Order: sequence, then structure tokens, then C-alpha cells
Amino acid sequence: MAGFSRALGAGACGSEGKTRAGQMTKNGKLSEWVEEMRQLCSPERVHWCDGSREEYDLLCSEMVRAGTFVKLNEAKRPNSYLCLSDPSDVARTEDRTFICCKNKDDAGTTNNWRDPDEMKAMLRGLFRGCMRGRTLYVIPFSMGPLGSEIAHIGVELTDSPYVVCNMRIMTRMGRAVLDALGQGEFVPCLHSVGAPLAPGQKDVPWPCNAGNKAIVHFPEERAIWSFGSGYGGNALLGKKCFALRIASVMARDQGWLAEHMLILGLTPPGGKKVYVAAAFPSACGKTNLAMMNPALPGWKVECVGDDIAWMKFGPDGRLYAINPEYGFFGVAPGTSMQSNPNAMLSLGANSIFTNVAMTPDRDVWWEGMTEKAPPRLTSWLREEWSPGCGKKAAHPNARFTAPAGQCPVIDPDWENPRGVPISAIMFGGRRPSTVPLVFEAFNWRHGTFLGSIQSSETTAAAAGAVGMVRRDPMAMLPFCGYNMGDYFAHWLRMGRAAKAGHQPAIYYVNWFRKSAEGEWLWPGYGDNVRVLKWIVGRLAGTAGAVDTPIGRVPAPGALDVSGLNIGRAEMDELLKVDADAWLSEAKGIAEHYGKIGERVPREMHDELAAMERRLRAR
Ligand code: SAT
Ligand code: MN
Repeated sequence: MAGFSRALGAGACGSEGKTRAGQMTKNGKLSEWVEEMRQLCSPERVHWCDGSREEYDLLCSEMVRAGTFVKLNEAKRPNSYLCLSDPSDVARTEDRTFICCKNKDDAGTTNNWRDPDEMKAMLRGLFRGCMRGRTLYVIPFSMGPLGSEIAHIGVELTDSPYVVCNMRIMTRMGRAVLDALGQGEFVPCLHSVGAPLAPGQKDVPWPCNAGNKAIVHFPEERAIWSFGSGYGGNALLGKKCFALRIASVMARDQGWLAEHMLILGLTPPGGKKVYVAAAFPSACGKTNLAMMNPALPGWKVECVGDDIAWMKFGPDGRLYAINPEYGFFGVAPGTSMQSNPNAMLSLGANSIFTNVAMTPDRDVWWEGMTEKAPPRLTSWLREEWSPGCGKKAAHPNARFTAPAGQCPVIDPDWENPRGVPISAIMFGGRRPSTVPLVFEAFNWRHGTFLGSIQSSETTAAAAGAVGMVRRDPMAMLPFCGYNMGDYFAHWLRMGRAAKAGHQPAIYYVNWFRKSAEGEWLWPGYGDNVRVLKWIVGRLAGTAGAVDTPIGRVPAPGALDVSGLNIGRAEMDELLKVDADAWLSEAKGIAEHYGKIGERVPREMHDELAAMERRLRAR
């Protein structure tokens, strides 16, 4: 990166052996911390990112020279790059992710806990000299629109230019953030790929340290230390580490919600727009739902965010949400002009593609992007690839990083610092059986119960087996920075904090139910608007529902299936509540609560018992 520092060092943004912090920030805590970390990590130089296009372009061209990036075909995909990671570094590593608070019970049984002092000592060992031969980049970033009361600022120190470029797409970053920070508080986020370079040692395209990954959170100190991985949520620390794990703790302490939710605006034909937030686990279709093209004529969906929602009750008693992010870090495989045209249009330019395949004319391809695969490709493993060769061309967790502002259906209020008012919250996951297409919670407390029992088949977004059903409460299992039982209690508290009549209604959805023959019962994608339409009807008091032991399902005929080839029998199957299946589900829920432990609120056990009673009374 010598060329980079030479080119920018003369400018105002400051690249040199010693931190030129004084020029960049008057924030004493920040400059002290950067200096302390510089001494610990021993980078060759420090660069304070200003967030400019010039800086981004320079970093990209340096990475092209280093073999980290391939510049894609400018005519087809302007200002875009392909990046292929080391095959050992392709997803979040949940077993190497730690929550280090003083008291083990405060992390709870669903998190990996370590004593903070012991972990810090171990990390200091790992980070000592870990940036030798590399540049330490200082990335000031804002999660949320600058100046929003719901937003928060972080500063990531990293030795990965790939991280810098992704952070520029995923967050508001650079000089303007430092100006907004002033003397204020920030979340310190330290990141290293953990691969120091000896003098004269040639770098590899994707440096990492597969044997020593550690993604560590100190919730009490509100700090993040991440070592050894350059991929996604392990390395772009504003996302899962800050905006979910650390922010969930801030939200608990300060009385708001940091959730793994998309936010969309839904406008009925000639009607009033409502905003909905929805929590699904990683790689379960949040991006597809957030920017769908509705299959029903006249309906409009607009996207505020596709992954994370920060929500606070406003002075009017309503729940307001912002998307703390600035871009999409979406799963590429399966994304096509059929499944998600608005995502495809969002990534048409100014994007970074990680672990997808490349066509001979230097464009991107992945499984599901077109019906027929191109005859020849270079796979994510840098191998020649042709259809039928038996290997995947793109890694199943291959990602695109694209600016949210490029989404054709981005909501006009997506950067509104006050946020958008949320009328309904949806939980959901992939369940081939048992769970109906949609049902409504009786009230906030019951809705909290439904979130707490959320379950889904595992996906490629995390390392480990794919397709196993696991309980993933509020889709936060890998992202809640504290005891899951306390988190349920926080949800109950938040419901009580809402002004009467202003609690969002809560729904549970499952697009993935299959028939006995193993076929999808529901078309999904743009047809999911039919479920949203029923929800809007419920909010307006016009759509019918019938009570079942687990919640309210659409009354016969209340769900608009016009034009779909779904008969009465299929509809019954889709909405069926099988008492026996749910009674055995209840056993699984009791075990799930047992595993979380004694901090599961009484109310949740009561809800479970009440559900069982209703099921038995059937
Ligand atoms: O890699 S990320 O953690 O950012 C994506 C995800 O798992 O949802
Ligand atoms: Mn996610």
C-alpha cells in the first residue's frame, strides 16, 4: 500500500508513520486510543479515512494491483469489483464469537462467554505486532443518518483495505462523521486480519488467520476486538458486532430496540402507507421481502432497510425505526431479475462482489442469477468452471455490497433522522412443516412469546451444518449481546412503555411450508404481498381472522389468492394448526427455555402453558 500512502499522504487526510490525529480530530479519547492501538499493533503507517471517492478509488486500484480485487467490466458493471476470499474465511464464525461481560450469567447460555480481563490479555497477545508491514486505517462511521437522535458513532481501526471499501458502502463514513462526533462518545472497534508481513514478504490476495479467529465484544466497555477474519459480519464491525451485539446492550440500558429486522413501507392502492419491520434469520429472504415487486396490482413496497432496525418510542408514543446501515450486504446466490429485480438493479454499479463467479468478459454470475449457467466461468475458488462440473460456481454465502441509495424502490424517508413509524412487526423463519403461512399474536406479550420461540433451518450465512432446525429468538440468537432471558424481559418492558393503542401488532410468518410430497405450498417472493395485504387489513380492522390455539389465522377467504393456483385444500394446509405437532413443538419450546435458563421471564412460561392448554382443549 506504499503507493496509496504516498498518493494521499500529501493531502489533508494524513497518512504517515505516526498518527496525525491532531489534524483529524480534537477528540482526545479518540486520538489517545488510536495511538495506543498503533503502539500495540505496530502498523507501518496510519491512515485516517476521509471517506472521499478519491480515497476509495485509490484503495480499489491498490487492491487490484495486489490481486485482492478484479476490476469488473466497466461497460457492464461500472465502478465495481470482484473479490475472492481465502476458502477458510467465507462466513461468520459463531463458535469464535464471544461476549465478555464481568458476570457470566449476563451473557447467558446462548453466547460464548469469557472473562473480560482474561480475554483482553489474550487479545493483547494476538494483536501485538499483528499489523506489521500493513497500514492501519482509521474509519470513523455513523450507524444511522448523521445527526439522528437514534444514530450512534463508531470508529473502526483495521488493517484491511477491503474492510475500508466495504465500510464506505455499508456506513456513512469519513470526515463528516468526525465533525459530527466532536468530543462525543464513540464505540471503539479494533479489527485485524491477523497476518503481519515480514520485511520483503509478499502479501496474499486475502490475508487472514484461520486458526486464531476471535470476534470479541465487551458490552460493559462497549468495545469490539475482532481478529483473524476479513469476512462480512466478522470484519465489517458496524454491522452485527456494533449495530446488533453492542447496540442491543445499549438499547437494553437506554430503553430502545436494536433488532435484526428489515424495514419496509407498504402502500395499498389509493391507501395510506404503513411501515412494517420483520425479523428473519440470516439468508432467509429479508432482502427479498424488503424490496419486493408486489404481485398484486396497485400495491407498492418501498425499502428502508434489509437487515437491521434501531427503534425508539417517539414523543407521540409510536415506535420509530431507522436503518443504521447505508448499503446492502446481501446473499448473491438465488438473487435474479425474477426473484429480486430491485436488488439486481441496486448492484448494477458501484458495488463489491465477494466469492461470486466471474464470466469471461469480467462480469459476475452466481447460482440462480440466470436460468441457464454460462458455458464457462471462473469459480469463486479461482478454478475453471462449466455447468455440470459438480461444484458450485459461487460460494453459497457469496455476497454483494451495494449502496442502498441505488435501490430503485428505496423509501423517500429512508434517511429521515426521526425514523419511520412502525405499525406491525413480523417474525419468521424457514419451517417446512408445523408453522402456518401467517398468524397474528393476541397482544404484545403473546407476540413477544412468538418471537421468543422463533425457529428456522440453518443457512450458509454461518459456518456449520445447513438445514438443521434451530430456535432463533427474534432472529437474534447469534446477535444478542446479553442474556436472552433478559432480552425477552426487555421486550415485555418496551411493550409496557408504548402509549396505549400504539403498540405495533405482531405477526408470525412462514413462506417455506411444504406439502407431504415435499413441494412448496406458497409461491413466496412478490406474492408475499398477499400476506402483507391481510396484515394491513387487520390493522385497519377490515380483514377477518379466526382464533386458533397459537394465534389468529386469516379467516376463510380473507387472504387474497386471486390469480394464484391455490385451492381451498392447499389454503387449509397452508394455514393448518396441527394440535399434535404443536404439542410436540411445545416440548421443544420448554427445552429451549430450559437451555436459556432461569432468566426467561415468568410471562413467557405462562404464555407457553396457556398455549398448551388451548391446544389440549381443542
Ligand atoms: O456476514 S454478515 O453477518 O454480515 C451477514 C449475515 O450473516 O446476516
Ligand atoms: Mn443479517
